[in-house]
Amino acid sequence: MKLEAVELIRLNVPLKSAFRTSFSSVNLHQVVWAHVITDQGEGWAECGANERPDYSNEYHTGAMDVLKQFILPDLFRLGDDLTAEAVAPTLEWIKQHRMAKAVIETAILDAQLRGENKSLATYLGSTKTRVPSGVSVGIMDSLDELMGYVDGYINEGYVRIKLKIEPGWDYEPVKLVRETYGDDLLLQVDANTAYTRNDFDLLKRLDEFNLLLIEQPINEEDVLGHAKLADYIETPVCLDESIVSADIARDAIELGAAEIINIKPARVGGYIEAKKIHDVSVANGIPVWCGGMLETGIGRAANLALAAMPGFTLPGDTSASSRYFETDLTEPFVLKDGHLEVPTGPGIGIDPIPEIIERFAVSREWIRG
Ligand code: NPG
Repeated sequence: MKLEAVELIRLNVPLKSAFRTSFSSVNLHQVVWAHVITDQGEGWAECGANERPDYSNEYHTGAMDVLKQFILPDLFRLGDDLTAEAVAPTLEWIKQHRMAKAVIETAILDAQLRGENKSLATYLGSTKTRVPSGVSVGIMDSLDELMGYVDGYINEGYVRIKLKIEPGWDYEPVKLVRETYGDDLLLQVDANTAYTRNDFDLLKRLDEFNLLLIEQPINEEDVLGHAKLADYIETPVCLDESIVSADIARDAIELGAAEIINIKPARVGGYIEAKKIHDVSVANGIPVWCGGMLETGIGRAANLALAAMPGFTLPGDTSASSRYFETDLTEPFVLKDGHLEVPTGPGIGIDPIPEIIERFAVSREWIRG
């Protein structure tokens, strides 16, 4: 396969409601897509980088810059030797920049699989035809507002609720949701690194609510701190931001810091590395689930293929299109009986709708080899 041209598209997609985490509040899903043209056909992928370096060190302009200056020239230079599997080894010399690497590897993988008439789910060895959907509920201005959203999502059929927490918005909202819906509700929390090693007693108070897990409570670089916390509290500690590769996952598991892992392909450099994290987790008896970054249908389709792998035993942040957007950029993903169907078509199994790209695109730029 040969890479002929790449289109980088910046999109501003309105969210139905603001999404607030311990690191930001957004009304728009501002996102970069890669659209690749190869001699075997085209491919699409969504970049995980936020507009600002608030979730990870990557951000749009930076991701586009490293793509244009270093990543794409190297991939054009591969000529006919381009395969999705060759992308990571070719780019290994470039330190980090995993979200930028992931978007191009995924778009190339999409083109490759479309050419082979094979779905991403089949490529990954996925076994399920549908996956259970959880929903991530942002930090709200009041408990009433929170309960309005939680109630709505439960009525729609979401099988698991994740509450975003931060100091000052933790014990009370979790208590209220647990007491309102009882012990059968699958409930977990996500701190996005908002706590410190000094907060262990505060986090221990959450033990009384029988949570599925607490996600990334402290700094992503403090893996040892997570191991100490995992010893101290009953709630299983799940890592997100800390797990940027299969090697780090292996080490965090051995250290006792990762009792559960949230896998986001964008964060780890793509679906091939994500599969390795799945495999190392399964080999060690560690459950995994698929995270989300408010993806449009293009990113969601690929995540569903991953979430259908056998080790994904917990519901993911793979919600329906309607949880985020009035208008998605693909055919919308619809919740059926608390599940989303895994696409079966070639590649990621779904196409963007050109008129909707036009509506939300703020810039489109072609780079040719
Ligand atoms: O349903 O896609 C979703 C959102 C899930 O909470 C969610 N994502 O920290 O995991 C996270 C958070 C996030 C959103 C992270 C945007 C990065 C960007």
